[in-house]
Amino acid sequence: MKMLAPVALLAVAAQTPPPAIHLSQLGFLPDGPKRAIVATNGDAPLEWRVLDAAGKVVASGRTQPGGFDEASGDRLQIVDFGAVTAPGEYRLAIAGAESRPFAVRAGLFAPLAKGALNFFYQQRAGVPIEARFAGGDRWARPAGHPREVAACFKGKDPRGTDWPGCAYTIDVTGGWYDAGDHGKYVVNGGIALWTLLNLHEVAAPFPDRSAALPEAGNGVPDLLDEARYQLEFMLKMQVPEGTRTPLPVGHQRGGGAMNLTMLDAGGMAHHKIADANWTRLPMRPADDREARLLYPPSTAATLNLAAVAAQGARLWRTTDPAFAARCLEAAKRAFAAAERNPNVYAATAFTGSGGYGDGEVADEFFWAASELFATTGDPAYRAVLTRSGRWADAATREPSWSDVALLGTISLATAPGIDPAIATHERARIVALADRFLAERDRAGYRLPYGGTRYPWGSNGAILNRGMVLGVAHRLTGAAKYREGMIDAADYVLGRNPIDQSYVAGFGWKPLANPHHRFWAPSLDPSLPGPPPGTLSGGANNTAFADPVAKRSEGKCAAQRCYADDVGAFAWNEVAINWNAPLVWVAAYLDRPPRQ
Ligand code: 9MR
Repeated sequence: MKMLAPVALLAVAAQTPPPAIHLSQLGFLPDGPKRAIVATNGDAPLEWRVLDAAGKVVASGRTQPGGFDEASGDRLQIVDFGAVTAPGEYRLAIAGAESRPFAVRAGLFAPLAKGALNFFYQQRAGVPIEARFAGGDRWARPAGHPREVAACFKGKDPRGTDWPGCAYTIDVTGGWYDAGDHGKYVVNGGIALWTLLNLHEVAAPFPDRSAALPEAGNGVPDLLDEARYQLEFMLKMQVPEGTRTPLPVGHQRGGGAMNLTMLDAGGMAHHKIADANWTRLPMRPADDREARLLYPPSTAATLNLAAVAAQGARLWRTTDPAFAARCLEAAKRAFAAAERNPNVYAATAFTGSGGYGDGEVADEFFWAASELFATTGDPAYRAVLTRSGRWADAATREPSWSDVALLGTISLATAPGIDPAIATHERARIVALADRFLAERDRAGYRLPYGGTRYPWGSNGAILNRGMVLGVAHRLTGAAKYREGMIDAADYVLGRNPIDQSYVAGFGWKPLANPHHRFWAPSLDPSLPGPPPGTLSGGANNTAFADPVAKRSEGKCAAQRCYADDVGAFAWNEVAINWNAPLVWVAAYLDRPPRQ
């Protein structure tokens, strides 16, 4: 008998472990929603209490049962402690479990927004990264690719297509590295840059001297300074006038060599400048010895350039009219080149860099025409955008690098001086989409505005892009529910998820530590730094188990658990400019929503 009692006790304990409490590791705004999600074994409501630093109960209640949630594999209870509004440090106690201490405090999002923006400085190619701007010696590094004068890929790609190269080289020094690799891609560079520029247009949250940047103090808002670093690079990627070169026209399926057609490619944009072969990890950018090549122009890259250059022309119009004029000229030329060559899809058979291949460019046309119309008011662009299928469709998805129509919609809804007939139409589409995201939030177990069980590569970017759409809806309507939805998106990324992961370095008790990055790779070389505060991981992904770490879990993880904070997990734990950009947007907006 004596032997049996402890075994029986253990068995009972194993059946009912204390519930796991999941909440944002950043903390909570005094006037914001406050939710925790608790994973339990049962469906009966549980008593909860919020304790202050002295152990005094300041709020209590009963959980709302959430049932079984397929996205996490958890049976859930929801705690709403929004009644706690006094600043302070608290813990949540529930059925024998206690959360870590968390703060209720104004201003929580300011350091997050600043860190998330600083990520872009640290991803700069072509200049040394200085300790005084990067947050300390450990992140300082010599310039990577300081003089990047590149020639075009020449010879046979792995598919057998024979590329002739080009008669010119271009100085494409500068811009941001895309991610953990050293590629600079016009397609993904476009949405990342647009997001920062749109944040400036909507909320202007970073005046001069508000960020740590070499340009701080130059009289220009710091967000525009960081954005310009990338925009100048994108402008350089434009193909010289009069260039005739053979390119693939239309969809060319099958594995063999593509047919190339001689085209006037002047004004198009090269798809990317990148390494000829994948480089090993770890690696400081300055140690990259691979050949750097320009890859063939694509219609999608050309329209990315047209869109962001048109957006830039609008935003620098008063600050730097000469630069604005240069942007507008490049944008118009790019748009004309895309109309001339409307179906040159990116060739993706090359090794050494990501593909960003996009076989559908109707959304890019809509986006670029929208930006050009917003900047110029020219009826020719208006005709293109209102004739597009993307104008008539219901907007159904958050923006992504391959689906950029909503970027045009947001600009038409938020830029100044847009014809009310256009702006009203686009505002209604955004609000309807935001309502749809809120409805998904209400059904999602962890109450994030992302339903279903399919988590794509870079799901945190998708979730935060939904946060941005909710923020635009908040800007347009002033309705608090949209801001709450944004906070739900942020809370998930900051730890309210089944694996208690703060996907952001430097924030929370379990922050991102080992991203797939060539320089921030301390697990491969202890002399290298970890990710700087504000760096976001791509996050859970159950749609492409593309790396060796992910492969081990294929078929075995619930969507939100398909993740590891491991440098080798490039499909789960890379960082990227298009994912960090909506983190800047959401954090900066939550820190200081613009006056209505
Ligand atoms: O974000 C991209 C994702 O949508 C794609 O499914 C994936 C595979 O093609 O590539 C991702 O982008 C990567 C790019 O190709 C190269 N730099 C790192 C990017 C993030 O992983």
